[in-house]
Amino acid sequence: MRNHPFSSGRSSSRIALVAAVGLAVAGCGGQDDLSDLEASNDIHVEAGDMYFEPDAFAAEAGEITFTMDNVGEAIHDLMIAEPTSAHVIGTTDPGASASGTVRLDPGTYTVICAVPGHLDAGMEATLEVR
Ligand SMILES: [Cu+2]
Repeated sequence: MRNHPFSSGRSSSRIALVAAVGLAVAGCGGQDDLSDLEASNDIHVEAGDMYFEPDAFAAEAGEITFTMDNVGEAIHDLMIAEPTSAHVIGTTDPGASASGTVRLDPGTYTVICAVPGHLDAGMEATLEVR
């Protein structure tokens, strides 16, 4: 299934990124590993068999673009699973790269690979939107 409902925009805002750094310093209290992450709305992730690297990301609220390199030997995709559901990157062949954009409000989201069995095998990551 190749479905890209959220891949319309490719704009990113450097100005807003600077603002997000200030917000990150001001209001925290979550897990240390997440609050220490630098926010980026242009997230690059490696998908392997069966992992995401890195497995924790931070971004600011608004449009967030994921670019995924499939470095594994299986197909992979990228989906926001909780607390909202958004299929950001469709099924991507081994050796291929794909990107997709999603618009998110502040919160902590679970990112998964939705290929059957891959979540259970460990393809799960966390996205903190500030
Ligand atoms: Cu996968």
